[in-house]
Amino acid sequence: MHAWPASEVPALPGKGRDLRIHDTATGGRVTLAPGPVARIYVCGITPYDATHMGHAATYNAFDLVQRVWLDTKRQVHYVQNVTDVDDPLLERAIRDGIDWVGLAERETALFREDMTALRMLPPQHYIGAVEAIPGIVPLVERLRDSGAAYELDGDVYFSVEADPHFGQVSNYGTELMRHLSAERGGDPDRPGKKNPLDPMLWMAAREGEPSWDGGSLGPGRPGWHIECVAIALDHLGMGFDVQGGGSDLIFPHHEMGASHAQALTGEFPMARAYVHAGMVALDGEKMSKSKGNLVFVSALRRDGVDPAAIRLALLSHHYRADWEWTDQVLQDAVDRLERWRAAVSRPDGLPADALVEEIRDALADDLDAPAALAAVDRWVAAQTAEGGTDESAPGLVSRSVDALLGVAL
Ligand code: 5CA
Ligand code: ZN
Repeated sequence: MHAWPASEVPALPGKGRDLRIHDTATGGRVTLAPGPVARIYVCGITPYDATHMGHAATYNAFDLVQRVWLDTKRQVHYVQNVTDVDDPLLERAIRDGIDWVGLAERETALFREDMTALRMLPPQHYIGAVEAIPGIVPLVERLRDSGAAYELDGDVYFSVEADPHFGQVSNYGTELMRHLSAERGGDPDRPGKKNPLDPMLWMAAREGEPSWDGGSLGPGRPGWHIECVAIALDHLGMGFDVQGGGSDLIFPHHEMGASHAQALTGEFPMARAYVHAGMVALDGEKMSKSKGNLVFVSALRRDGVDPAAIRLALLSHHYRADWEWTDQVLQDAVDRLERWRAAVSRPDGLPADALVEEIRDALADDLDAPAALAAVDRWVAAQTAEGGTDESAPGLVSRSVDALLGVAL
């Protein structure tokens, strides 16, 4: 699949810091000091509805990871999927009486537009689940042949016992795992499973549902976790730097994915850091397609909201926090954007070299975007009140805010 066009990332003087980031698996911060090429996999959308602020906030977090790495003069190898066949997508298509392929294509196209407008850097590999199926089948066969997977009435399940490190991404207890598994696409109560938590790797073809050739597995479609793992291993290999997504993916998705990969390769860990963004809520509840309490990026754009203001609204919250989208959050961002633009539109200003370092320090410190915004606010306030004579300062601030925060002034 094609991704979306990259906005230019201005090169800044000097060099950024290595990123220290919170790792869900260890519960502490890890310093990521990859080689010349940093590797990141971020879970993509299930395209049955438009991009909402929750999605945008999560992708914003991982866009910052990329920007910090680029500022350390590394290349970034970024892979993202599109879950373009899955239960919720098929259910929505049936509900609305439309073709599921058309629905996925339409919503993926809109997502690309939203990402472009928000200046999110695109992945080098943007891969749909459907196009990944030929690579998924042999992995499931291998898991089955090695005893890490078993068949149940034609479906194939992964045995969580096959990975000695199972449980070490979420560190959740069995009861919570069971509860979340039922809530998030699993089937812990299905009779005949070896362990209630075992997730499906391959679902045998169902009447009225799309299916693909599964070789010795028979016709069917892949499970959700193996889809992401197949794509990640194919394009990044084991031991990549960051596995990313929202905190609702910690379990079962990232737990199971890591176990699939570890059982397949015998290597540990799949990723050096498991990084999770907090949940954005609306009216007191997590914004979600299933609940329908959504604010869409595309709707705000249609209403004439500057995407840079949307981006500033996202950046004003720490990526790990759960937070509430309100009109005030957006209004504050619109006002801030106006102040910043006025400050950099002057022909000269207060020296900004120290500001660049402050933004770098803030982002390297577990992506502390609110601290970075506060640093820019201080420079803007002083610049507005006093001004200065440094002719390069306004340009340097514009370029830094663009390169490190993805905000075009
Ligand atoms: N296709 C799968 C991942 S393989 C999926 O979870 N798709 S999604 O469309 O439901 O979500 C896409 C990304 O947005 C995920 O990382 C998810 O954790 C994140 N996300 C969903 N809702 C919210 C929310 N309310 N706040 C923050 N992030 C969210
Ligand atoms: Zn995923």
